[in-house]
Amino acid sequence: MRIDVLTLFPDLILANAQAGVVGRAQERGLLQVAAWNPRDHTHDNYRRVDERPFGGGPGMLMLIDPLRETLAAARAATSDPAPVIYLSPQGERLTQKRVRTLAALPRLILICGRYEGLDERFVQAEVDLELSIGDYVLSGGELAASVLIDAVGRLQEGALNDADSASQDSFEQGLLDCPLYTRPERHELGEVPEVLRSGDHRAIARWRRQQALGRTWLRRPDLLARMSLGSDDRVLLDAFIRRHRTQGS
Ligand code: 9WO
Repeated sequence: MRIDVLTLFPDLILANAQAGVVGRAQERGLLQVAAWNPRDHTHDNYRRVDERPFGGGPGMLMLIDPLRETLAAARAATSDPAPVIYLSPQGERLTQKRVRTLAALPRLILICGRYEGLDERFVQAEVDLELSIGDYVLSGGELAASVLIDAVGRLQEGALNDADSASQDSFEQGLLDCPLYTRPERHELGEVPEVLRSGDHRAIARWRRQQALGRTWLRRPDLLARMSLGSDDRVLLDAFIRRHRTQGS
């Protein structure tokens, strides 16, 4: 997959995409991230990319023409079609389901706003999808774009080693992750739950499933409400809830 990013801060995008699993995906040729700077597509002496909003008020907006020319240059880099995605607080919320859909495409074009945002005419004419990573305001779209690149990049076939296979991720099952433990077995801060040391793989799988269900029930009831639990899950969760109500743990 190829991801082209329009940004006034190319270094931010490229640095994030070089680390960890996503960096390795690029080294393996599974992912190409390229950044395009609208400042390189200006024609005035000041290389101006922003202007004051009509109607007044604080802040500046990004000019239409540098963005359009940058988008045309990015588009022309390959013949693959690509949706144009604008990262903004006004967008539809990004979910793991949407990440999976986007990860299957050959190419994406991401637009990072700065200042107060983009001229709405550019959004109307050129943007296919507006996405938000959460209900908070950043100083620009770059961190949000980096989040999307990371989530999509690690799903490229061959990016994850067996050890960090995506099928185990929280949300791939619609649930939060279970609690995790490593050495030492006994620590000043507590002991590793007995079942995880039992070697009984069925009991371990059952405990993990129950913890995932229980935690989702406690912390994200909204996620659970949108699932339909099978009878085994129902039994596990009911036992978790009963224990929670009697001993509060
Ligand atoms: C800046 C500003 C300045 C003065 C008065 C009002 C203002 N609003 C903004 C503003 O919201 N700027 C945004 C910065 C414009 C679009 C790019 N920026 C951005 C993207 N901030 N937060 C995001 C974002 C993207 C995706 N998911 C969550 C947040």
